[in-house]
Order: sequence, then C-alpha cells, then structure tokens
Amino acid sequence: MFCYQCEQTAGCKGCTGKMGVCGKQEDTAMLQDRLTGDLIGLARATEGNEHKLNDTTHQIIREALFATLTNVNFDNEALERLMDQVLAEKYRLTPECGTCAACCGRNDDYDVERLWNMEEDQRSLRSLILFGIRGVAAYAYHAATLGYRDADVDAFLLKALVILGIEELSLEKLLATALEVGEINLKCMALLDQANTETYGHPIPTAVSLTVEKGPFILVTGHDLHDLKLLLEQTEGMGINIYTHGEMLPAHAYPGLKKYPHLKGNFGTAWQNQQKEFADLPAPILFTTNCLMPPKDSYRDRVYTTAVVGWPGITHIGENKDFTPIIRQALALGGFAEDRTFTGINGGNTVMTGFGRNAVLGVADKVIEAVKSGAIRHFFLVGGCDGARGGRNYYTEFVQKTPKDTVVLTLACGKYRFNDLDLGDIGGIPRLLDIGQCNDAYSAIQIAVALAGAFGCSVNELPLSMVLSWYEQKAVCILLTLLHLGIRNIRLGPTLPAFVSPNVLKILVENYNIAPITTPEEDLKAILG
Ligand code: SF4
Ligand code: SF3
Repeated sequence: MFCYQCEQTAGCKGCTGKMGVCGKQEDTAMLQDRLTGDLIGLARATEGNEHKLNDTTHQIIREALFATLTNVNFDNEALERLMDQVLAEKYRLTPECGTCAACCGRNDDYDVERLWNMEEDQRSLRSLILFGIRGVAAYAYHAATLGYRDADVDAFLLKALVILGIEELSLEKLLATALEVGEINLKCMALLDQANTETYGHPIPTAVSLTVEKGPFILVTGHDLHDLKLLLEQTEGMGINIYTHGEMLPAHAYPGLKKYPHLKGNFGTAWQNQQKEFADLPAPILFTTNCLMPPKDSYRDRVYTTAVVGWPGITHIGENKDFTPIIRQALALGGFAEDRTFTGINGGNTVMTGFGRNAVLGVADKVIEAVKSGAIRHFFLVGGCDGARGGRNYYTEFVQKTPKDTVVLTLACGKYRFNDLDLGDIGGIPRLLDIGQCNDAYSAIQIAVALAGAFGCSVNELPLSMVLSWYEQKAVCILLTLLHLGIRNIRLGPTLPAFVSPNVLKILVENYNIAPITTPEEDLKAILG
C-alpha cells in the first residue's frame, strides 16, 4: 500500500506495508485506490454524455470520494459495493463501450499506482487536487443530504477527476487546477452553510455542559447534523439523553437542534482520544462521519456507523435510518448511576459554541469600535483538525499566551486543545469565539471578509493571523480556498503535508508566504511585532 494523504502518515513520508497509522489495512488502501481509479473512469465516461447525467451520478461520486477520506470507511465490502455502483453507472452512460473493441480509452479506469510513481512535483500537485476534491465531496455530500446541490460543484468534481487521469499536464495547469479546487470549495462551503442555516437556523452562542446526567444516553460523533436530528426525533420522550462528541459539539447552537431538551451536553474531546474515552462508557456511540479509529474490544459492541462511515463487523445503520438497535442498547446499558462531569483537557466544565457569522456580525459595530479604540489589538484564527502527533500542544500554549487585548476565533476539532479555557472578554466580547465545525470554515471567511469591508482593506491587511492545524483532506480543500482568496502568511502545523514537494512548497512560500509553526513565543512575537 501507499497512502500519504493525512498528517499522521508514517514518518511524515507515507504509509506503506501492511497497515497505515490510522489502522487502514493494505487491502483496504488498494480498494480505495481502485475506487478512485474507477471514479476517473466514470468521469471520463461522462464526457459527451452530459445529457445522461442525473443526481444519482453525482451522489455516487460524492459518496465514493467521501469514503476515501481519512478515518471514514475501513469496510472492504462497503468499498466494493461503491465500486459496483461506480462501474454500473459508467456502463449506463457508455453501454456501447462493452461491445466495442476500438480501445479509444473513453471510459477506461485509471491505475492510481501511476500517480504515486510520478515525478515528485507532478505527484505533489495531483495529490493536492485529489485530496482537495475528497474534502469538497464531503461538504457536497452533507449539503446534498439536506437537499442542497450545486451544478458547478458537481461538474467540477468530474472535471478534476478527468484531469487526474491525463498523463501529460504542465505544472502550471495542475497548480491552476489545485487553486480551482479552492475556488469551487468556497462555493461548496457556502452551499453547506446555506443548507445548515436554512434547515436549523443560525447558530446562537450557547454554553454547553460537560456533565453527563444519570440515566440512559447515546453519544453522537462526526459532522452530520441530519443524522443527529433524526436520532433526536427517534429518542424523543424515551428517557434517553443525547450527548455530542468531537465535531458534533457545535450542534448545540442551532435553534432547530437545541430545541430538543434531551440534547444535553458534550462528552469527551477530539477524535484521537476516543479509544481511551469510550472504553468504560455505559452507552452506545453513533459515528455519522470521520474520524473513526479502530474500535477496541472494550467498546466495539457499542459502536454504530451510518452514512459513508464503515468498519468491518460493526453494525451499520442503513439508509432507512432506523436507530432502534442503538436505542435498545442505550436503554439496556442504562448510563451512569449518578451525574458525572468530565472536564475538558484544561479542567473546564463548560464550553461555549455558536459564534457563527450571524452571531459575530450581529455585534460587528461593537467589534469594529473595539478595534478602532485599541481595545482589540489583534484577531487570531486558531483552527483546524486535532490529531495524535506530538507537538499539537503548541495550539494550547499559543492560545494561553495570546495577550489579553486579542481575540481568538476557532473552529473544527483542534479547539478541544483550549476550548475549556476561560479567556475572559473584551468589553463584553468573549475572547474565545467558537465558530463551529471544520464544515463552518465558510462562516470564518465571511467574518474576515466583512471585517475587511468595514475597515476598507483587504483580509491580508486586517489585524488577523491564521494559525492552522491540519489532519485530513477537508483541511486540504479549506487551505486551497484560503490560497484561492489570496490569503497570505498562514502558519500551518503541526507538520507540513508529506505530499507537498520542495518545489511546490517553494511556490506556496513565494506566492503566499505560508510558513510552518515554530514555537508559540516565536510565532506570537513575529505576528505581533
Ligand atoms: Fe496513513 Fe493517513 Fe493514509 Fe491512514 S489515511 S494510511 S494514516 S496516510
Ligand atoms: Fe476533526 Fe477528524 Fe479534521 Fe472536522 S474530526 S476537523 S480531524
């Protein structure tokens, strides 16, 4: 196997051998490569057949790309079913190819091995494109679940897949396509933002309890708000409480979800701690998306997956979304006998969320005034993924060391490193503002764009610095979006992507002044001068 798509890749170079660091087995990695190659075949087959495309075609592409994202689907049978769907769709589009011996390559599948063996700059830029569209597909999948689709996004996924299968392409063309991934991702994230806010309302700043009350409960993790909503409906009035975990935390801020009184609080921290945190939990856990780690024997009979997530032998809740097995197990286990508080990693027992664009821009006048008066000197966006690699405590220390006249915006699961810290406020504006999931990066961009508009400057000229942490491929497409927007001076950690070659890094440094994180002290000094 060869896989180097995530931040924890072996030796910062690539996972090879029998198993990846994430627990992905060699045969699963090969299937994911084959699925990717089949998708390129399907994309090729759509050319000239645009009139035959329908949402089934696009949904297969969204789902199959999403399934290859890190920590999503480890189930070979599920991947084989996806491959069958991809191939069936391809033959629906090009039935004549089955009997034609012309070898024109019109619907040929692609061997992803070729990509891994290319010259390093070609491989680097093509990897940026491939991993980027995996992230875009995840966002498009979530939006489509709520009935929101964008023809440009769907068309771009096809275009990018076709490009990946073309052997001779200049580095300029590939770089332009990578930035185009960022451009289309902005559109896709806007679509998801619209889907979420029109379906559940705009997030409202909300204090979330970290206490698990006595009695039966279910833990819901991942990013899919729709699955959470369905589970809340199915458990209404049953005496079962629902707790969020990981990236589901921001769900508490949506009016359409917080209205359920049995949505009680949040349990645990970011994904990489699940094997420890789930071991003794007297409750089942539903995974709606990434990040799934190999379930330990101590809790594997309490893990359930749904949608694109999968693990061999773990109960999967299918498209009918009948959560009865989880509900039964929650009742049988009974939960804790007494209320239990599980503090955050810094000892706090409550966290705030819900500072999306609507809430923050609702007090824009106050924020602008605070900047003009000097009460707020600087904004930091400290956001992105959490992960297991050492060095991520940089982000805790960075936030702890930010001066009292600065504001920290955050999003995604990396915030668990510091979201239970009490940073106080500046004239009533909290110093720590959680915008939401990684899926809400659009909201952060809108806040920055609105502030730039208010000050009559570009985002780069704002007193705003981005200190980002990455792990999986949604972070890749968000980074490409920031580059597409011309955002400079991003600090990225804890390590740089293995798939960025020295030459590609040079381009990123020259054009965007992107830099790896160093130490909190040095970076703060460099930023604040
Ligand atoms: Fe390795 Fe990450 Fe790929 Fe898993 S997803 S095999 S950890 S590079
Ligand atoms: Fe986290 Fe997996 Fe990326 Fe959504 S849950 S940010 S890593």
